[in-house]
Amino acid sequence: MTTTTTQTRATLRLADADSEVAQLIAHEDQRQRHGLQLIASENLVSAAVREAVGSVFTDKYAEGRPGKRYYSGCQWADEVEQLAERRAQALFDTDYHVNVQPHSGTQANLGVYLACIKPGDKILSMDLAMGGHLSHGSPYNASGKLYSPSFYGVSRDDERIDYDEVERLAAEVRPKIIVAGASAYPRVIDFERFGAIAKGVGALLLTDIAHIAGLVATGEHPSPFGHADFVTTTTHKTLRGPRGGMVFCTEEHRRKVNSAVFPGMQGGPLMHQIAGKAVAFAEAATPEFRTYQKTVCKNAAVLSERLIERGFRIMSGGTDNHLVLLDLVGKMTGAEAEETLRENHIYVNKNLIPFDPLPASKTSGVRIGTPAMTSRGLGPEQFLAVADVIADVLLGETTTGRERVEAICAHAAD
Ligand code: DSN
Repeated sequence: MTTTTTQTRATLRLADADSEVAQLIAHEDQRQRHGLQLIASENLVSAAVREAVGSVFTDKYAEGRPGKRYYSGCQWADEVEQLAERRAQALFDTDYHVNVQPHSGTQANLGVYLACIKPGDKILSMDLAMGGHLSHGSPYNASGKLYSPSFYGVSRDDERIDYDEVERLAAEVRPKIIVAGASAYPRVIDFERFGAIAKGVGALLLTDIAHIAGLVATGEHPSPFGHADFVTTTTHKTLRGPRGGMVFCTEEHRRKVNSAVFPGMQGGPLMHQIAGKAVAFAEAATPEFRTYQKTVCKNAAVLSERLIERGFRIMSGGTDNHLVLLDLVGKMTGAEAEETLRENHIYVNKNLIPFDPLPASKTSGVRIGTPAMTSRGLGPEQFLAVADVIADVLLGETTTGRERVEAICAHAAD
């Protein structure tokens, strides 16, 4: 006689069904609670977002757009996706069209390229080694394999984007699309100037605000809307939603962007992630979230100032946003610093600094971000302690790094 397994919601308890995975999740939960999560692209979602992401929407196929699906039974999927779209537009105070289906920021960017340029066409974007992103034309990414990228960087003098140089390059390269946005750039990006540069050479402008979306939503960073043809973002960094991406575009690009995302780039949307995005967008529209973003920036400024006082060089001399880039030249490699800090339960990532003599596997710097620990309630005073423990660990001036981290975590929210 054959036996069949009946799946009922009532019996699906992870600890009983799969103790191995349950235990790994418990370990990760402990690692997060008892360490300083300072990876600039990470954050901690609310229980409400997690509940939505763990909901029955994970079971639903909904290929297509709301109201035009290739599957039946999508009425609630349609509503939740439209709700996410409306909330996203309200959050960024824009009437740009939005598609919330991209599974990630990279998918959102690739969707834009697929929608508006052809293989071999020219892209002008920020060099990955200067703070850009893989999906902005890196030879290791489809964007660099399919298209023809040229790069701008930061100036040697002040390590900020040199807009005159971008303008000169744009006139020389004549790209089809200019990409403005970064994953390791601590300064304000002048989207208005980028818009003018793009217009001047007849290029489209894609602004990738993945890192700073929460800051843009709350007015802590100038908005690209009104200057860009496309705005892409992830939803899980400063925006503090579930992992994923989304793409905004002006009305003329709506049809092409939608069909580039599906079926061009992806199959079925992850409806549980979209439900989580809807929850996060509502959270991000609250006054509490505005205060949170201010604190994120204040904490990064305090961290930066203290590390400078402790003798470290910070890229561009400080920060305007949620991250700092620590220059470790003459002290150790970024890889060594990442490992030394990890041993003390402090989590950062090794990162190239501008004009880095070392490869990406080693690097001369580390990137440190404040969004996750600010979500746990740490303020400027605690970030002074965070800066000091980082400095002491890296300078070899403490043997009690873990205890000091534990003490900081003990004062943080769960
Ligand atoms: N991996 C992200 C970051 O850390 O910035 C970008 O995709």
